[in-house]
This record gives sequence, structure tokens and C-alpha cells, in this order.
Amino acid sequence: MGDAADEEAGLGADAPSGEPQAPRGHEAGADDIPVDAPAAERDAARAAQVGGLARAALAMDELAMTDAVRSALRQDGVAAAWDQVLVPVLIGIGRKHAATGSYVEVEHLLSAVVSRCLVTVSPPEAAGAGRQGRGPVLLACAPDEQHSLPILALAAALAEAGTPRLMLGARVPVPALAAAIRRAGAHTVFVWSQTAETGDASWLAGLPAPRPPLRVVVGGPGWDPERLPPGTSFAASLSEALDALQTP
Ligand code: B12
Repeated sequence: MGDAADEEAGLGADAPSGEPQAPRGHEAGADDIPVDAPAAERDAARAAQVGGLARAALAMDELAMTDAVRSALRQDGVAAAWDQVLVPVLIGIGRKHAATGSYVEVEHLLSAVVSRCLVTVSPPEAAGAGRQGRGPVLLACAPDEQHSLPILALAAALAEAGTPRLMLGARVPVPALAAAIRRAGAHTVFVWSQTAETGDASWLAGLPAPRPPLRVVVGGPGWDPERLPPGTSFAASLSEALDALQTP
């Protein structure tokens, strides 16, 4: 991030991607979030949004956090707010935690605020009747996967686009996902894995095979895209996932 943007956003310098931020002087684990936000470099307004949310999160100021998340979602729409405001702050707080072992409470509060805002910004009725007869898109986390924010963002973005979806949430057991596919007449399923522990893809091949065939799309750093069953596609971003899930 450039100096001006740093100044405005009150954020720390970037850590290289994937590397923890080194503790600084007597302020080891100082109260800023290392944000790696290319969009923020280009756009001072975006930097202010990212910085505002990061500062509110570190101050555990729930009202300011809610305001920051809500206004990003309303002003920019779900996909842009997720990619350019929420993801940089979430990744930043993850780095902060990795570097210090602290800030778990900030992760929890930020997750709670982001979840609530995503759920309320695009309620299920926003999707309307959608594609009659095609059934919904199912969204689920892999078994034992607790990181559900990305599928909440996807659910909100699909609702915003008028696409019917069913959000099954965190830690969905394989038999429950299979039953949901049959019961809901789903045509497409998206499964999120955040960490390698939940990224075993072998079970995906055993999902029900309705007619027309079920489309299976996965996303998240937990999967190895080279080791997916044939016919399963990998989405690397929210917008790639939206494209894959909305293709007729
Ligand atoms: C919020 C959070 C939590 C919350 C989750 C709440 C919730 N309801 O989701 C809570 C506090 C519960 C939690 C728990 C844990 N967490 Co956690 N968590 C996070 C945090 C900060 C954000 C997670 C997230 O939403 N990521 C999604 C986006 C923001 O990040 P990303 O996946 O890296 O994004 C990239 C791509 O995936 C893509 N992308 C972004 N968004 C989207 C959306 C879609 C649809 C697609 C397709 C792609 C895409 O673009 C990005 C750039 O390439 C991350 C930090 C991080 N970097 O992710 C840690 C992190 C994932 N957690 C971590 C850990 C260790 C844990 C725990 C094991 C901690 C513990 N000891 O209990 C547990 C795991 C429990 C479990 N079994 O699942 C580690 C994982 C390390 C690893 N690689 O294995 C991380 C990386 C933090 C860290 N640096 O240490 N966590």
C-alpha cells in the first residue's frame, strides 16, 4: 500500500502473501491489520473502507463494524464488497493471528458481523421464483469445515442476481448433502473447503447422479484442483463461482 493510502486507512505495511507479519518493536502485534489489497492501492475511497473496517474490528466496535460492512454491501453490491473490502480484512486478520497467536476474539466478532450482514443483505426471497423447474443451487461446506463466510457471500450474491439457492452452511456431512440434492431437486452444488484437512475430494464422485447430470463446483484453498474427480470444476474467486453456478 502506498504511504498516502496507509495514512488515510491507518493500516500497517503489507506482509508478502502467505508470510506472517513480523512483530514490530515494543508494539509486537501492534494494533493494525496487515492488509494486502491491490484494489485499495488504486482507490483511496476503497482504502478508507478497508481501513475503517479493520480499525473497527481491532477496536471490537460492533456498531462501527456493522456500519462499515453494510455500507460496503449496499454501495458496491455483494461481489465487489466481498472481494475488495471483506476479503482483504479477513486475510489481514488471519495473518495477524498467524503472526501473534492472538486476535481470535476479533476473528470471531468479525465473522459474526459479516455473517449477519450477508444474511440480511439478500434474504432468500430476493431470489424470487427464478428458473422455474430447475431446482436451486446448493451451497455447502465440506464435512468438518467451519469456515462458511465464502458460501454466505456466494448465497447473498446469488440472491442479488435472482438465482434460487439453498445455503446448507458449515460442516455438512456427505449423506446430508446427498439427501439435500435429491430432496431439493438441485441441478448444481458448490462445496467450500478452507483448509487441507477438509479438502479430501474423493467423496465428491459419489454424489447422486440425477438427470440432467448434477454440476459440481468447488472452491477454497483446501482443495487441490489437480486432484478433483472428473467433471468437478474449481472456482478460484467469487465471480468465477457465480459464473459457473449461473451458467444454464
Ligand atoms: C474467519 C476465520 C475463522 C472463523 C470462521 C467463521 C465462519 N463462520 O466462517 C473461525 C473463528 C470459526 C475460524 C476457525 C478456525 N480457523 Co480460521 N480463519 C478465518 C479467516 C480470518 C477468514 C476465513 C475466510 O472466510 N476465508 C475466505 C477468504 C477471506 O480467504 P481465502 O480463502 O484465503 O481467499 C482466497 C481464495 O479462496 C479466493 N476467494 C476469496 N473469497 C472467495 C469466495 C469464493 C466463493 C471463491 C470460490 C473463492 C474465494 O480469493 C482469495 C485470494 O486468493 C482465515 C484467514 C484466511 N486467510 O482465510 C482464518 C484461517 C483460515 N483459519 C485458520 C485456522 C487454523 C482455524 C482453526 C483451525 C483455528 C482453531 N485452532 O480452532 C479453526 C478451524 C475450524 C475448522 N475445522 O474449520 C487458518 C488456516 C491455516 C491453514 N491453512 O490450515 C487461517 C488461514 C488463519 C491463519 N492464518 O492461521 N476461522
